Amino acid sequence: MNYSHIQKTDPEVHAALRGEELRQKNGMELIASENYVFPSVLDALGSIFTNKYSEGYPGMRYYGGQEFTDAVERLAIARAKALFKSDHANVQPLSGSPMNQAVYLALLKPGDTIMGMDLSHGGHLTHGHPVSHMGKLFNWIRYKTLPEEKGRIDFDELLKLAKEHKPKVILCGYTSYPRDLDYAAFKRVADEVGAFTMADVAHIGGLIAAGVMRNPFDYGFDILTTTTHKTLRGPRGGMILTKGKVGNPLKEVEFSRENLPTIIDRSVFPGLQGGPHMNTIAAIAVALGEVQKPEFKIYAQQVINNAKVLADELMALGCKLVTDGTENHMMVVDCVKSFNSHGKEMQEVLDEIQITTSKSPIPDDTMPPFKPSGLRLGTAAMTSRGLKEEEMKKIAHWIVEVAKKRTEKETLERIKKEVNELCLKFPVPGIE
Ligand code: DSN
Repeated sequence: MNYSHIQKTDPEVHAALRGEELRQKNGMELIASENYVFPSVLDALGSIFTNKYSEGYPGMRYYGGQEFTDAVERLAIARAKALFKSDHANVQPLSGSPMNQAVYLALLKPGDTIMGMDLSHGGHLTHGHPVSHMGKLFNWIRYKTLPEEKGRIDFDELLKLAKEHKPKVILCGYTSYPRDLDYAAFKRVADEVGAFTMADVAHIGGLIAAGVMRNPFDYGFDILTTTTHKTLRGPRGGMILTKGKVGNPLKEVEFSRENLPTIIDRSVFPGLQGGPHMNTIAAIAVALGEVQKPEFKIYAQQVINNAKVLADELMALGCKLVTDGTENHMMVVDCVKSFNSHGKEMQEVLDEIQITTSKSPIPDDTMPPFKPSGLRLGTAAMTSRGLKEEEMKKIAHWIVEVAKKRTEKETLERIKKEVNELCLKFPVPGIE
């Protein structure tokens, strides 16, 4: 890539950029939440929209000079609405955490009850982890999966808990759960107790937009949140999509389901954030334009096909996977049962051969948080580089061989060379 200005002004940062470029080209990216953005996203991120302050919403900004910021934000909103079949989209959340915070702060008062997935069963840090401010501000009740039933969510227990605790919001969505969700079942429980339904589909936003996974809005959900940088291949950002009547975010409205679009807009700005990052919003518009093309559906289906082959091959080689398979882009290997190891050790040994992964807890993990039992793998990024089923089988064999021979330096060096050779055959989008 061309960093000509940085090269002249800042050799240290330039060296780091070149190093990262090489790392990305040579290495195998299997972190389930990462991806390679569309090259046009890099153009938009480095554009002159970075210079602009735009507090407010299109047609309703505080500062002048907004004809072009309005144009890109309107495009991003229209594309998001069409892709996710929502009535409204807010594309200003700076990333996943403020995105979810804006929803909680819109719907709940301090001390109110919300239900979310147990964190070791796949729920996310922003779903009220005790170390987070949101975890302290609200009363979080947890539901779990049934590991012995391929990770099916325990809806009997969920209903029992909902009746007992009367949550205002039932949240579904995950950071490390390899299954699709039964949104109709969540909605039935929410209706029984009069709760709002919220789906955080950050990991699978691109797969839903492409129509290869279920869309919560088809089952009557109220709110969908998604980051834009995972399966959507956009910049680091977030979106909140809602059903309801679109109103004027400058005016206070009555608290009702119908007014959710306005309530959410007001919660994002001025409630939580100041000026939106307009270069990011331009990049979201560009990414969603790519997602609307027929090629993206083919990509999204390949992400799922690749994950299935990788998971099946790992299981055929004797690995124990949480949920015993996958229906999305990710899987979690139980490293204790599979390799008599743990997620941290496996992450580190795979780092040595330039396969990048992330450790992860498994349901009701007995190992400590920084040394959890699991290792999470995802196929979104390498599918963006063009890898298919054949390469997935190779990756499974490398992982298992590395795990079994993790103390053999020569084996690690040989496999690292093989990994590098394969990666160089599949250029990184935007830096070939
Ligand atoms: N860090 C992302 C993940 O790995 O799931 C989400 O925060």
